[in-house]
Amino acid sequence: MKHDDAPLHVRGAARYVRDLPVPQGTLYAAPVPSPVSHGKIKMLDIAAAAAHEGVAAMFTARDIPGQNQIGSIIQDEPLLAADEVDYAGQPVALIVADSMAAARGARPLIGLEIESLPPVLDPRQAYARGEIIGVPRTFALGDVDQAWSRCHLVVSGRADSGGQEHIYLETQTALAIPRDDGGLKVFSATQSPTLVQRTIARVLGLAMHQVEVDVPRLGGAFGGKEDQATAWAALAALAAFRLGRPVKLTLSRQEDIRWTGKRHPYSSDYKIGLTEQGKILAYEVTFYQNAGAYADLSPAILERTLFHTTNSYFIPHVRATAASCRTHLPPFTAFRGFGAPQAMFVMEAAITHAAAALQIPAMEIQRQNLLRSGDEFPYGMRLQTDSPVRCWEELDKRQDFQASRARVAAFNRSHTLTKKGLAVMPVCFGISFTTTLLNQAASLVHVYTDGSVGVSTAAVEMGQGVNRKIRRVAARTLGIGLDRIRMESTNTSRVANTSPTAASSGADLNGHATRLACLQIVERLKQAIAAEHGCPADEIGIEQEEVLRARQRMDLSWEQLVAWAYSRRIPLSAYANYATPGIHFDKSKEKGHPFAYHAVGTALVEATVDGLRGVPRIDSVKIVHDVGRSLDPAIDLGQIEGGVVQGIGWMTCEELVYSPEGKILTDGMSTYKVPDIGATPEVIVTFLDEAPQSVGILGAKTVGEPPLMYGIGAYYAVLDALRAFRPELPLSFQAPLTAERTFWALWP
Ligand code: LUZ
Ligand code: MOS
Repeated sequence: MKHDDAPLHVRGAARYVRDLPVPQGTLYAAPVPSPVSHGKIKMLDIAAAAAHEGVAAMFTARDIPGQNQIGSIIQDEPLLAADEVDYAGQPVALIVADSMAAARGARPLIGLEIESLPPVLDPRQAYARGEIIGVPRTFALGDVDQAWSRCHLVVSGRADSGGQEHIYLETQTALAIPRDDGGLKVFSATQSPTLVQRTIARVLGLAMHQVEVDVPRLGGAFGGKEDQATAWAALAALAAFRLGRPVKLTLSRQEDIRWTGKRHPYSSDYKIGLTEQGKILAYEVTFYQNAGAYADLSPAILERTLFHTTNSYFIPHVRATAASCRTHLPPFTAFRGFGAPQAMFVMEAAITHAAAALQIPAMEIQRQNLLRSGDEFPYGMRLQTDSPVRCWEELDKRQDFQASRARVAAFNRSHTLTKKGLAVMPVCFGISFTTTLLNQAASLVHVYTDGSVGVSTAAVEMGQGVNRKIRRVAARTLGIGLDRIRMESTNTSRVANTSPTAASSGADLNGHATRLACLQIVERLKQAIAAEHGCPADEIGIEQEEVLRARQRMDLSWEQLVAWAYSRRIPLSAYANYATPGIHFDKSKEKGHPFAYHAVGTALVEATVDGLRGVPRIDSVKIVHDVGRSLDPAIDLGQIEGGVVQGIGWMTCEELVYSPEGKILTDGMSTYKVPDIGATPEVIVTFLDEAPQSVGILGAKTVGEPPLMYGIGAYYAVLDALRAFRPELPLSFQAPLTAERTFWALWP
């Protein structure tokens, strides 16, 4: 079992949007970025740049025929800045030339005068000034204010986590091709084909049916192309529409890091109250989300933060408040986990703090507060699985937490220059878009007369293996071999009104839709055979490419069946929609049942810190994860391993550094450190045995985002090692815990 595109990937033969052959006469577009993070545009003179050799045209906000507006949740973001700039890198103009080099070469000739205004970069400072996007929201359970007096211990503190750059392999890219009817066909490296279609239609003043968006595959996305592929596609479309020529726009890696949004940095205050034995009675937390300059997906991400306030724990009295704070940085955006990792980091900080105060291991607090089936979340839903406890116990059985602690303690007693640390990291992640309406998908299935099958869905293949999973669903439902099924590109003309491929839900939603479409075809075929043979349709089955009647072979193969059905004029195509049943959420009460189910697991993370150099190393991550009945164990394993390493990167080495003026300084792979293969720990994954059947597709549970949050354990394992060196180390929670920070913690 392997990834569908593996043979193409390893040979470098897979075509991404930037590899598509371009039509003759294609022009290249280069955005002109604002050099400052906040200011008023006083003068924009494009004459000299327009006269530069090779330049075909220049566009500014005035050239937009429709609305200069790309905001998806809140309409607050211009495609091209008109009067004011709100972050360094914001596009103020577009240069179109006959080569990328000519377009970029004309940039210095732009006359741009901006009156600089002081930027706000810190979310708490923005909050204090009332710069809040939407309204702050509060989720509550029980009565926190009453609960504190019953606690044996109450501690409070602050926990901050940094942003994270996606470093998708393929940078932001689009190719827009004018059609002969005045519309456009746009190839976009996006997770949200419909969002790109809708936004281009709005910007150009077209109807949506005049814009066709096609996505062959993405070279990674991780959320970075859920909302933020749109601007680049719209800019290419603007130029193609105005010039009547194909236009390609591709960001360089440095441009991409400088101009596009990342995971949100958060600054948070927590207060936790416990009994003497470590039972958590009350938890209060305030999240200040650094949203950047425009709303983008921040309100939805803020909401997911609130949903995951208490992670895998049941706490009877909770109050969580969150505010999205507007600053002068590129709008922060979706990134694997979508606000949940930031909440879980704070929850673990509070537990670690309380454990130190009670002088008991953090894992004792974690274990006795784990969620059980039937426990209520602050958002009103009750957990419908006992997997948190089962995963914890299975991992404990395999790794023996007590013995692991004893082994680490013995190591630490016998080593002065290196120390080890341990942390357990349970994860409980809600599956469904928190915006209920997005939980729908569709699938168009064609069976061709030779028995081969083409499937179009709303899912975008970005390396996560969703195509493989959907092919499995189609093959199983039709009763035929996997090799007969081909996934088509994601295209708004074949499957319309698509939700983004996001929220770990691509395989679930589109798999369900594909199953329903395949079932329609199977049902028609069964009815036709039954009519032909005068038997009930439910006696007929198709298995392993053979037609069965009452489980006996009928000597009719899939290929013969399809050819026969075609000759009888039985339709061999079907289209089906799927909408997740039973989910709802009432924002006026902040209560409901927002998730189809929860993805659950537990990790044990072990780290070693080199005390002389201050360098931390994550040695191993051992995981028990509930994938339900895995649709494809190889792909699930890859998702878990990749997620863990990405989470470790966020927590221990990836650090975004900005100048006081709000310009990013870590704008290349030389200064922004992502974990490489050498930094990758041993990752041992066990799928929870006899995992209960889930409402996910064919009993599988989704696996895209949740494993990233195991990486949070890396922070606490390194912290544990630091405290083995210096038990008196004051507890502070500031991620990432980079080599520099561990060094200064040991050598203050
Ligand atoms: N995107 C989104 C997401 O629009 N809504 C969500 O709830 C979500 N969750 C995770 C990742 N992307
Ligand atoms: Mo996402 S963070 O695009 O599921």
